[in-house]
Amino acid sequence: MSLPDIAAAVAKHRRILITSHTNPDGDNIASQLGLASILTGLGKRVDILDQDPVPSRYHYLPGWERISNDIGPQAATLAIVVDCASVERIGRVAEAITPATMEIANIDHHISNVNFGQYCHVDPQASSTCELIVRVARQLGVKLSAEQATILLSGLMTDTGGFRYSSTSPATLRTAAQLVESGADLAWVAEQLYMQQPPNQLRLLGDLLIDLKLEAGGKLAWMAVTQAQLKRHSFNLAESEEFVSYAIAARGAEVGMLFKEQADGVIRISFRSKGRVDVNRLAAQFGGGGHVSAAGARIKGKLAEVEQTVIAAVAKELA
Ligand SMILES: [Mn+2]
Repeated sequence: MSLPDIAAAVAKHRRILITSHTNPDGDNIASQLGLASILTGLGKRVDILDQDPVPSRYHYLPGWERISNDIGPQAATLAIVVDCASVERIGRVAEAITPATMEIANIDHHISNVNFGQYCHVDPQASSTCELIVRVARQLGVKLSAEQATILLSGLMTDTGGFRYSSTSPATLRTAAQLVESGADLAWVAEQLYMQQPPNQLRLLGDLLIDLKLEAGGKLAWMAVTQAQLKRHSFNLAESEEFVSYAIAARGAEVGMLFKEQADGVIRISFRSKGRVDVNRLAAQFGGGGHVSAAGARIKGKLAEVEQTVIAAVAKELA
């Protein structure tokens, strides 16, 4: 919890690189864009570099084109890593981080954060990294513009599932209220996130829902998306982040899971909980992690075999 340290790091450096985890989500994209905009306003030269491109569902965020995927040497002397439990999570961007010439700052809300970097502001109580960026702005004496507030509100909303998860604290709601007071357009953000889905995505979801499965007396609801289904619906897996919310929507389910068959032979697994089961702990059994209510893991293997192993282990935990 060291906000003054983050402010000191920003004061010390003029060329700053911002980065975050692979397979970007709403919070990491919004926290990078919000922070970049704030620091640019303070006269800093800021670049954003991520391994993976911004999914099109987040192209409504002003400035998303600022995020480069061109991994090469960087002139920055400070790298700010946001929304990452460890440096490993930034993937190939690590090649561009040179500890000899760069300091590292770490702003994150993952309970599994290993407190890397010279400067840390890690708060697992925070709903989202965007909630922390609002604190950083306050610490820096920055008054947020309407556009910055809209960007940051997006991260609060995506990481709390629209203020539904147990991670939504009074502080989260106060922060959201402040962002709306600063000019953030909540209804517009909600429309972009939840009411602008491509029809092929909705049809693919239909395929997944037909095969929804229940285990452990209904406490576990799960679905899988295969490469064949993705091809049939011309759908990019990077866009699929929220399908898992339909598994946890099942009555009686305490854990919802989605298995995603990637083209590279890795199965990505998303976990969601209604808050009574710690899915961070479940995901950790498979080398993953995240939060109490939302977590992920990745396992190399065949879909049917990974499903069998993981479902058996989770069902046993829930029994
Ligand atoms: Mn986050």
